[in-house]
Amino acid sequence: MADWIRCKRGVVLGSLVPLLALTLAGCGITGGEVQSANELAGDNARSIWNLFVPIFWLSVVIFVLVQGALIWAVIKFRYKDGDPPPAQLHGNTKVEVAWTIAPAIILAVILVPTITTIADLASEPDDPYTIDVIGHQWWWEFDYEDDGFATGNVMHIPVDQPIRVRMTASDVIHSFYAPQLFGKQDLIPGRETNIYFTAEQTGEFYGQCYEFCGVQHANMHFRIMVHEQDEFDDWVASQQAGALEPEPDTLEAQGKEVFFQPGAACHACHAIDGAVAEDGTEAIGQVGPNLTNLGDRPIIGAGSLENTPENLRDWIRDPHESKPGNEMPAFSQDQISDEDLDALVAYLSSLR
Ligand code: HEC
Ligand SMILES: [Cu+2]
Repeated sequence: MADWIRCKRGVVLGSLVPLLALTLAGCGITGGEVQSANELAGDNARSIWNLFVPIFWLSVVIFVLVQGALIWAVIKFRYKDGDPPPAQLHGNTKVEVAWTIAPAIILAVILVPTITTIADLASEPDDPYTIDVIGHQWWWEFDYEDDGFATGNVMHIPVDQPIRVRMTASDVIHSFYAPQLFGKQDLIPGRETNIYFTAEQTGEFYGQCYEFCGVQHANMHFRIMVHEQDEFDDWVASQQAGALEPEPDTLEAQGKEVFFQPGAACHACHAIDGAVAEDGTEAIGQVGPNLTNLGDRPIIGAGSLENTPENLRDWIRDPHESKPGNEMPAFSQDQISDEDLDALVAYLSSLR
């Protein structure tokens, strides 16, 4: 074998191995099995899977037949020393009609279940529970309008109850996708789009933005917590009751004052339902996520960090350390002292 061929093969194999490793590592980084479209937990995802599997196997059969015929032809009719040039032919009506009609039939066969599934997924189920989802650079707003409260990045829903996710975006196009529960759908500024799905089991499900939306697109995760109906009702009641008010003269109570103080002014951008400062200022900011139940959320910064007191501290000091370019400003020692920060973190962690 010529040296250059051997060398080229080495280069190809040498670059394939790291590429494969990178691809597999990518599966792990984004959540691996927890964001797998074949670990089904919702009817919407199941419909898509039931469409995908037969089309996949049909494609495998066609691939094997076509490639088999190709390889057979290449070997059988390969050039041998002394062969005369092959007969040059062009245009065989029968063959051309056959290989036009065969794929057309295959596509028509695939089209029927595809259109049925699309229509099925787009039709509104009876009596859905509606949650408004607004995509922001780079976090998710979840408005439970019928029940009168809002939250961010972590959505709670009841099991076995049809859900309508009614979506729009405030800035650029985003895409909402939790592979175990439903297929992806764009969120478009100035337009309404919908996803209908029913979660089939309780648990915690991962999702993220699937439409490139700026530098922190990859840190635009969300979680969906699926509860039994009575557990969900309790959660709704606790959200409607507003934020937990800290006991007077505690670290949490001090933290609540810090939240409103001029150096921090967190309330300018964040809402905490029911939280009122001593001077009567309310926390009704709309720029960032609603923090009413922050202590209950497993993640902060739309999944940039786990929600722990240390991470909350780091986040408030400099949100750009873990999520460069996001819209929340950093807070220096001059604005919030270390002591005040501890109190603020204690307050935020206590919110449920
Ligand atoms: C200028 C507006 C603005 C101010 C002021 C601001 N934030 Fe934020 N905050 C944001 C935005 C926007 C996000 C979402 C960032 C992202 O994830 O991309 C955010 C995210 C957060 C989060 C994470 C929430 C979650 O669910 O992921 C916390 C916690 C938070 N801010 C706390 C604070 C505190 C405490 C203060 C006051 C010291 C504060 N913020 C001041 C805009 C602001
Ligand atoms: Cu996005």
